[in-house]
Amino acid sequence: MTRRRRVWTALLAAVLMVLGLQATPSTAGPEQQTVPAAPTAAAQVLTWTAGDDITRYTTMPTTAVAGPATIVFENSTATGNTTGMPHTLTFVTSDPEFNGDVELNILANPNDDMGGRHTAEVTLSPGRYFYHCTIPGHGQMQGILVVTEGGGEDTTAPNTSARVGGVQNAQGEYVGSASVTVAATDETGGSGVDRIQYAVDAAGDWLPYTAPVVVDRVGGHTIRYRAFDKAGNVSAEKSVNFTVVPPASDDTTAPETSATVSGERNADGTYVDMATVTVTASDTGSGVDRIQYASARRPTGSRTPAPSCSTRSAPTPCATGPSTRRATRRPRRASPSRWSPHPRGTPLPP
Ligand SMILES: [Cu+2]
Repeated sequence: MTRRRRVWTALLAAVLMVLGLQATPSTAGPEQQTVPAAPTAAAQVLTWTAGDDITRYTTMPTTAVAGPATIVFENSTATGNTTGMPHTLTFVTSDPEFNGDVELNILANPNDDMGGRHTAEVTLSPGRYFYHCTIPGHGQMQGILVVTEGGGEDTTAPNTSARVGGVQNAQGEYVGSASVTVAATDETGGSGVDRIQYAVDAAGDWLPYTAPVVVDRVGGHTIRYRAFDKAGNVSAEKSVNFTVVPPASDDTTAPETSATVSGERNADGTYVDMATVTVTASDTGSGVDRIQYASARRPTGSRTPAPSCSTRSAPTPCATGPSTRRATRRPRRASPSRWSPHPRGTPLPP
């Protein structure tokens, strides 16, 4: 039944101390300070009491919430000790089955400087703490404190940050793709980060963030992000902006272009009423990115000049006349895009 009983020898009267990672000594010398019973930070007070019984603590907490806590151990006449029997409240730190991050070892007896009532400040982690009284023969005084994730106390949202990674050019643009890494941390003693979400650009839906977000679409982008803690607090939305540009290409050959004119012609070859010019381009390298055209009107006497054409993405009826055309490559585009002939053109207004 006795777990890890430590034999204390002849130190009982001499040693009056509180050990703890974040514990403050409750007894420091002849001039006693009084540790505030209700410190500002820790609203959680956990109290153990002991009396004459050497087989059990009189009262003890069974559960706590992760985070700061004030430990109170009282072994006094007020808690039923009529014999002056000392007890300890000792957290076991060497058992891998239990949390070992809080070192607590309080020795108390009704006749000590504190009247048997001692306090310590600790920070508890989720999990289980095994505690016992180390006085020889008191091995049955033991128990387990179960600490759950915080939730009730945490009203502070996590902190978030994002970092954009990738190969940048001299202008700070990301070449080929950018990778956005989002991080979130909850405050010390908080409930912990539950999840991170991100959204792409202004209209994107919130998505669960599980790995860096890679964006390879050319253009300017915004990644928005936020994080929730386990208590449900959500951080204010933040965002990062960046620009992705196409990767360098080894294609140094311009696309091939051609144009055909169709329409009804009269005897001398002049198109009647309208003509349709279809421009095509092909590129066996990176592929055709876009096609442009420009037109100039030439007096034809009998024809009313048609309005000039502007850039269009489909075959466009144009006035007859000399035209220039050009096509530019689309980097990293395997298949050339083509214009398909329109079955029938739409006449331009006179
Ligand atoms: Cu004891």
